[in-house]
Amino acid sequence: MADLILALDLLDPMYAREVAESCAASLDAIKLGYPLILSAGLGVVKDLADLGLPLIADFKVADIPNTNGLIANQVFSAGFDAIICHGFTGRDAVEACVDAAHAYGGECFVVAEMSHPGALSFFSRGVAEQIATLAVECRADGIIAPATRPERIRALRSVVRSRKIYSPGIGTQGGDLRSVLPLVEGVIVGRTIYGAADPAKEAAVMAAIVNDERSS
Ligand code: O7E
Repeated sequence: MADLILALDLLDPMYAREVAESCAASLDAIKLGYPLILSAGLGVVKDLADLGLPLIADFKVADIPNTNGLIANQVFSAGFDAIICHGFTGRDAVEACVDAAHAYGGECFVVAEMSHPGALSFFSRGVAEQIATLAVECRADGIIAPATRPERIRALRSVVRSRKIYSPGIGTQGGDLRSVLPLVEGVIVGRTIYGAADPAKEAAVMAAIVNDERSS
């Protein structure tokens, strides 16, 4: 049962709103990160809230515990429902994000392994498993694992068990939606949807595949 999560990495707030609105019926959540927030400001969170979809803050928070806590509090005060942090910073730093998330009734996801080729320089086998273990121990709600490497999702599933796995890297980065869906609780898709000639149509096509998988 995977969610379809739109990565709204657009710079023009008006166009971002248009794309989000036109795709909303096909989506389960929207992920906002530096590209849109830096260009549009944090107010964009409130602007998108009326779509009625959970909003995930992708700042990949990676600082000392005090700073992480300050960032996480700002994120949830702004109206986000979930936050994504890095795990390589260690237990205390991850706990600061998880604690803040849970204090607001929100969720925290920890990046265990990234999807791009260069990620293999540091997120080698073993390291990602250690980060995923830490995420579980810190009571994080889930991890981020690469749609570009389904075998790594399977390996990390054995660590996180029933916790959620959200997976970016579908489409433009090479990950295959149908292969990844049975392995995860959410797929994060950006350019394949918002870069399509008709984003709403593309989102609907993907949502139909997600729904097929849900009912199979
Ligand atoms: O390749 P796209 O356009 O489908 O976009 C993928 C989105 O997922 C984009 O926002 C990117 O920043 C993010 N992402 C990855 O692509 N790979 C990762 O390993 C991690 C993320 C990410 O979102 O991390 C937190 C969830």
